Amino acid sequence: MGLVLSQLFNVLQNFSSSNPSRILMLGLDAAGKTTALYKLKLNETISTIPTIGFNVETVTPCKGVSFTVWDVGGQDKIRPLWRHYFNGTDGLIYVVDSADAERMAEAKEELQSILKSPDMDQVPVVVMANKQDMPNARDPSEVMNRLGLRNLPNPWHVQGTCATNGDGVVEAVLCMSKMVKAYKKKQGRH
Ligand code: G3D
Ligand code: MG
Repeated sequence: MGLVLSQLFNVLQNFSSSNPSRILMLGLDAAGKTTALYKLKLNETISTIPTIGFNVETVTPCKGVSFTVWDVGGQDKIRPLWRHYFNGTDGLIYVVDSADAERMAEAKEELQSILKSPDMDQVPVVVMANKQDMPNARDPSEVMNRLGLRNLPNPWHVQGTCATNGDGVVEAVLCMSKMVKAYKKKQGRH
């Protein structure tokens, strides 16, 4: 954890404070999003907005980047509300429970549905293949296959993580920051 925090500062500096990045962190419930977020939040409070039909957690660990988080899956009625948050997204961190073989297909469907939004066109995706500590966890390359990442039109990367002890979380965010930089540069927004 000490290592995570000391590395994290450098990683967050990789996001530009003059041109802040909006990162969405999505995944099925219980994938490990909130746990991963706690590894990133430093001393900031996570704000939750339960009134609009789904819980949205937002954390801004420093000037250059914000993370906005909610659970996806099985909520078709509130799906139209997501659009509001998709707008202006610079990167998607998609968290998957690698040990939940039963819901891997649902995780795939949700990811594909999210990326169909015009707001997500070309937005870089980092998949956290989380819970790698679990004995039945699928390894990152199998998670990659199960989610059909090779068929995505977006740039993507898969990172094995253990959100409870922080393994891989900093690496995932570092990778995200690099991909966001490339994405913004391509758009002439750097
Ligand atoms: P969510 O925010 O995506 O819904 P949470 O998921 O962060 O709330 O995590 C759901 C449960 O999974 C939590 O357990 C949490 O501790 C556990 N978890 C998250 N990441 C990991 C991981 O990498 N490894 C293991 N073994 N467990 C993890 P509880 O028991 O609190 O519900
Ligand atoms: Mg949560």
